[in-house]
Amino acid sequence: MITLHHCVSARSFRPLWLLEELGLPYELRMWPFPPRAVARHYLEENPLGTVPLLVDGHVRLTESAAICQYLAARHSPGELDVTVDEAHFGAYLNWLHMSDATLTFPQTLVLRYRHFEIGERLQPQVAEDYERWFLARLRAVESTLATADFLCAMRFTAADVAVGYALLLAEHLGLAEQFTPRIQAYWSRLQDRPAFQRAIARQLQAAHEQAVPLTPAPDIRP
Ligand SMILES: N[C@@H](CCC(=O)N[C@@H](CS)C(=O)NCC(=O)O)C(=O)O
Repeated sequence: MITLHHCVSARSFRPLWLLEELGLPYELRMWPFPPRAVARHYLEENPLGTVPLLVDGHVRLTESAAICQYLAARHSPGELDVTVDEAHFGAYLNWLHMSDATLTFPQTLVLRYRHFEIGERLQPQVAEDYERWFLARLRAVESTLATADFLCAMRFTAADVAVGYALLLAEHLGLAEQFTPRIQAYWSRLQDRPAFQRAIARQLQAAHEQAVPLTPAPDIRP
């Protein structure tokens, strides 16, 4: 049985959504956010203190995009995965890596320096700069969607899940109002997916059952 360690609407939402797309059985272990500070025994599970942590037998993964690649390759080759012999394999890997390194990373600076820090440690200029950085990097998504409904391989793949989380985070940060109509339409298509909606419902139900606060991690304020 796969176990996914998760905080509501944190990056661990990527593997949660993909598990729902795949229809695999899994255990969802919820943690209050940030576990490093408010549930220190989580460090025994993952010394980094971050979510996600996916445990699959002896395999332990802590990078959300890598988990998407791992699950899709193992459980959905040629469907949610793009295989090495497909023309879009390179594009697929590029989107997976871009999803966190280029699209989520600048938003975490916005989150931290606009919302999480206190008093003098708030850095409005940093937040503004990285908001602009994020919106500029979305141009890659914009130009790809000019000729396709999804990012690569002419179908919905794990890359859409990984990039879709960056759009979810933008929604929480109030940046979605600046999406272009094309990105907004793509984001609506992703949210309409039954697996996306099941993932949202499942995390709230699991948080409720495990007595973990339901507030999404990006909405928590000190
Ligand atoms: N690159 C990693 C980042 C993991 C990460 O930083 N997760 C955040 C939640 S979105 C976290 O656990 N933060 C808590 C902390 O840093 O203590 C990934 O994509 O999974």
